[in-house]
Amino acid sequence: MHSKLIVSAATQHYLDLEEKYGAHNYHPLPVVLKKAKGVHVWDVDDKKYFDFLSGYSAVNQGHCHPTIIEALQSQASILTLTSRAFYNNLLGEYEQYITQYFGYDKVLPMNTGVEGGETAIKLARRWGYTVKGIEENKAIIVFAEGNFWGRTMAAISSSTDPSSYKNFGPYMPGFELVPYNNIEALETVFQNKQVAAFMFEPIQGEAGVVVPDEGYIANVRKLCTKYNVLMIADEIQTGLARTGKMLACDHENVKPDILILGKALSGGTLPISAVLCNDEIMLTIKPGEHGSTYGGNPLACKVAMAALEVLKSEKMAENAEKMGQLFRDELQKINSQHIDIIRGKGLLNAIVIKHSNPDASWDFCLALKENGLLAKPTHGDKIRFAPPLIITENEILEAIEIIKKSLSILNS
Ligand code: PXG
Repeated sequence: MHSKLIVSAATQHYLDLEEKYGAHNYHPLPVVLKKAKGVHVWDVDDKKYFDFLSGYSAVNQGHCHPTIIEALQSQASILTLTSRAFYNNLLGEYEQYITQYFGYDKVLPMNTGVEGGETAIKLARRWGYTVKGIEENKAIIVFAEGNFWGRTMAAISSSTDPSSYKNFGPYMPGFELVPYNNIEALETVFQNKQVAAFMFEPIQGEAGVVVPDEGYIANVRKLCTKYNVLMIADEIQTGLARTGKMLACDHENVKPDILILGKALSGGTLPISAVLCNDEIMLTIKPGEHGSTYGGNPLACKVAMAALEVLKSEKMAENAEKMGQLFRDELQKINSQHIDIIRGKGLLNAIVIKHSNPDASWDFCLALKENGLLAKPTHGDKIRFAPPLIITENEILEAIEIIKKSLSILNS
């Protein structure tokens, strides 16, 4: 059992409500948040924290970014949803904006990240049958071990994490796995002409910020081109300036055939995802063959344009690159026997904790919380540090002091 923390009566009230009335599908840190601004969040007792999770990279632009909130509020009182049964006056403008922003012919708007992944797979299968000439119902999509792209039946069917897939079968057929960061294994599966696509994260987020060797992404691109296999980059967590470039694939100057975006596409305000690709792939799906009630709604279109705009106008990729470097350098200097590994790119970072107590990471995160910084362990010993990209040098140094101070809990 994780160690318990004494919490305030107000906090306990909200914990009890969720315990009693909500599904038990999460195990949050015992902190109840009520407001946020920029890199900070406040709990129900008015205690202020640095947010080093950023809604799993959904709030790259900082909480309640004024430009994004302005777009949300102004559009909310004009027109929010038309459904795709009718045109609306913002969808076309948004489609033009985002395709020009990323350099693709077309976009297919969805809502959650996992729907973006599902959409990419449907496009790849359809392209496999109608363009590549794969025999019907035989298409294979290849994934990397350790992948995470959500919780739908298809997403868990590609998962290698038992807590995602166990006792939820039967699973989606036509999926195969290769080890991540292993180009030889990829070339071996690509010998099969029924392979339509390889879908992967340029840095594996949920697996614990696993950064592949330099050259991996470029080699994936080369192999996909050589074997006529679609390269699908899931940039839902790595994209939108998080890793110090607009896309993580930009680090190796690579353009995927299908790009999936989500999370920060709304700056943490609405579920907005997008799948981008060129006509050869996108136009294989015809009217009535895919869609969603909320996908491409005018409110989302307005918000997504604002969210993308501020990433560029406020040079958030550049800041992520600089602040990420500073953060990792300062972490190195701490030189703790309990920090086994420090890894990451830009402001997507993680440490791996080394300790005889299996609850050490959880206890460390509780100590961080007490000292004013929120972070969450993943897969037991890994802790992700991913603050909003607007963080300043002084704030990074303040956070480092909190991390340093909190590490002392691991010595007791
Ligand atoms: N791809 C990647 C790389 C992700 O990290 C998704 C797809 C799915 O996005 P949606 O919007 O459908 O959750 C993710 C999600 C959670 C959880 O509680 C999800 C993520 C990270 C941490 C927790 O399900 N990432």
